Amino acid sequence: MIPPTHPRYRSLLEREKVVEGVGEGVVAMQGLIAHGRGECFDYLIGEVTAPPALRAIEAAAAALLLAKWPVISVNGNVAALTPGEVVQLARAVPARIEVNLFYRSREREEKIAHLLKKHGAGEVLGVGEDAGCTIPELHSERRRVSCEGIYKADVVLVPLEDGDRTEALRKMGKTVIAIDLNPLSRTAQSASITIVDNVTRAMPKLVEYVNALRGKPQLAEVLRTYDNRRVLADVLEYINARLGELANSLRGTGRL
Ligand code: PTJ
Repeated sequence: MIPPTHPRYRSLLEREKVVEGVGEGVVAMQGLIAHGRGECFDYLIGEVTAPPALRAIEAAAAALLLAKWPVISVNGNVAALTPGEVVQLARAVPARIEVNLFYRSREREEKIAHLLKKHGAGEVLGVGEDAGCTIPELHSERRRVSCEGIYKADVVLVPLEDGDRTEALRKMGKTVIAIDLNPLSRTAQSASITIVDNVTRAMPKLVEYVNALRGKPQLAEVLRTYDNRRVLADVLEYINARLGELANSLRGTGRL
């Protein structure tokens, strides 16, 4: 039991959720390593949603709202960390939900779908035979997708991803929205819109933005003026400036 007064309460709670997810057969063992890498980048960012990430969230909300066939892809870590927000977002857009795993097993697919349904999801695509279509030029298990889901989608949200699929989906002409704490990852670099933030902060904000922007005339303009390379550069500068301030404060020449 982690005391709520612990200075790292939120982070430790999230870690517990991922560990429990492994125990329940929802999260892959490798998901623990991925989570640890994420924690490290979150430390550098300062565990907040940085201003460039908010710009990406706004653009992501606009892309989802303007999409003809939006799909939210869910893996083990996302199911363990933000199952409720996945369902809320799917309802708010509205978008389809699809389970898509790197370390695919029928058992994990079913467990993740079950967990999402427990949180109120209706249909969950990508389980078993439903993943009958193939993403070209992709060799991992992620290539198997639902013909009515990711395969057909024009906009795909891939919270917490590994690189290859984002590139393959882009080659298929899709708009890919990634949520990844590592601004240098291949996913972050190749997505159409990269939200460099923790999924646990980004997902509720995305729901908020979708609800606030729905039907607004500026949606197309938000997307048209969005520049992902610039946003990624701004994230790196944000981290750089923060580290500079921390270094200065250690030298006693600045303030934290
Ligand atoms: O459930 P599966 O079988 O689909 O497997 C999922 C994992 C995450 C194990 C798989 O996709 C994988 O190996 O991913 P990678 O290549 O380790 O990439 C994960 C990325 O997510 C890394 O860049 C991490 O920094 C980032 N990340 C980890 N935790 C979070 C995160 N980004 C946002 N929020 C997090 N909480």
